[in-house]
Amino acid sequence: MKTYDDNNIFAKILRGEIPNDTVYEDDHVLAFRDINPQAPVHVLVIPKGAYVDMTDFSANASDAELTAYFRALAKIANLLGVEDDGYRLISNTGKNGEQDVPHLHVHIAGGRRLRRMLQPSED
Ligand code: DGP
Repeated sequence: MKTYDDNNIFAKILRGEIPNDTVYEDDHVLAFRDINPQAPVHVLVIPKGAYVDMTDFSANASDAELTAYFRALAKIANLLGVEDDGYRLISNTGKNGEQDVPHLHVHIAGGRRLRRMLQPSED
């Protein structure tokens, strides 16, 4: 099992040590705009609990955390106004998934037609 790093950037955001542009918050979930948006709408949705990635979260989160998280994803897409035209949810996991920040996050990307996924690796 991967060890959670308390010093990752999203842990610092959750502790209020780094500012963020919050779009949604409840007891279990925080959603904020990505600092480097790849689409007109690009929001990161994170659980408040300390989970490295989706593997960790799905195995170890409580039922309340799991329910809150997945309900929030759809609610936030609706709040962002991307529900009708569609959007993409992405959760990069681990090295091959190109996960940069080791705190579970799902990207909500939309607001334009997105390219097809999974370009070949450059290396
Ligand atoms: P990933 O590669 O899936 O781990 O995505 C990490 C995302 O986090 C990336 O799209 C950029 C975003 N990001 C990194 N640091 C910050 C930050 O300090 N604030 C915000 N809002 N987003 C950040």
